[in-house]
Amino acid sequence: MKTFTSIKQLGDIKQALAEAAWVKDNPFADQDLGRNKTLLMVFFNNSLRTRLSTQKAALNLGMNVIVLDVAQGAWKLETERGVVMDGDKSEHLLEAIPVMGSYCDVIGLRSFARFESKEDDYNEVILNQFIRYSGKPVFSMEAATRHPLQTYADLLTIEEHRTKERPKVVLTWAPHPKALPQAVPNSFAEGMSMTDWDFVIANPEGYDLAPEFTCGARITHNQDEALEGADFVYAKNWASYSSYGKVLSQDRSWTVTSEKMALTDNAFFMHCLPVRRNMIVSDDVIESSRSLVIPEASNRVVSAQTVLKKMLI
Ligand code: AN0
Ligand code: CP
Repeated sequence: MKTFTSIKQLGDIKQALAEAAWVKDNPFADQDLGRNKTLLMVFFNNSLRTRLSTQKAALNLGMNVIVLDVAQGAWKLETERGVVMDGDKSEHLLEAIPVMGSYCDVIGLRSFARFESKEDDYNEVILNQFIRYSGKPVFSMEAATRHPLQTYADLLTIEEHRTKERPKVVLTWAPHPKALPQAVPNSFAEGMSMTDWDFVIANPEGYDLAPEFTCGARITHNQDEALEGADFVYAKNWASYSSYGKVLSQDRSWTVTSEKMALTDNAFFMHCLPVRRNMIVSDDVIESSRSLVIPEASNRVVSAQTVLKKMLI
């Protein structure tokens, strides 16, 4: 696999989940695969889980790992072509990318939506330049529109905990003080469309995700109705897509509380983390025995290792 930017690239999801389960059971079976290969992880944005889990995955495969935090210590990068570089940016991405590519065998890139231009974000201009100019396989560690390693871990977590053939999974918007990207919910919706599980998206008006990601899923603006009979509640905030990047609501009646969870069929609670307690989810729900946030985060090693393995073969 030369790129990994969308969960859809995994093809048959049942098979992909079985492969991940095998990697989870046999974490050191492929230690020779990455020998003398170097992973470069490039971060334009903060990270805890992605940074640590992807590094751990690479180490399990015998790779060497180098990390660049672009905002900390690197030259400030210009990303637009044709700009007269007389400002504060010392280097252009068009030189930086092939230089980075020359130091490694695989590149992982984190480059969030910048909310300056919907078109640039949804055309993945930064990710696509890395793919085009690095000369190396590139995978997304959350780009502007998707977070496929998160989705892969999320689907694996549901697969491990489901007790029904077709569990009801609800993706619900929840309030947050800042404008967050649509990458996690877009990608989750895309992943859910690859399963035959029952999937509903609940969000306030003005927060509908782009149809290319929701893939015909049921969408409701009534959270209580969506939660009824749910087996999994996947909470996430995102900024508006139609009023691009705007925070239109901080309605705390959308916070996932124990009263909300009481509407479900004793559902599991999921969130990709980092999460703001008592905005997105109440303390008691995230601390409850039905909360999967820690196993979900630990499955990030598995998803990263399964994908990295495909990129090394
Ligand atoms: C990011 C987001 O919502 O995309 C990363 C989540 C994995 N979250 C924040 O910036 C808080
Ligand atoms: N879930 C996730 O990607 O977390 P980080 O932003 O900490 O990497």
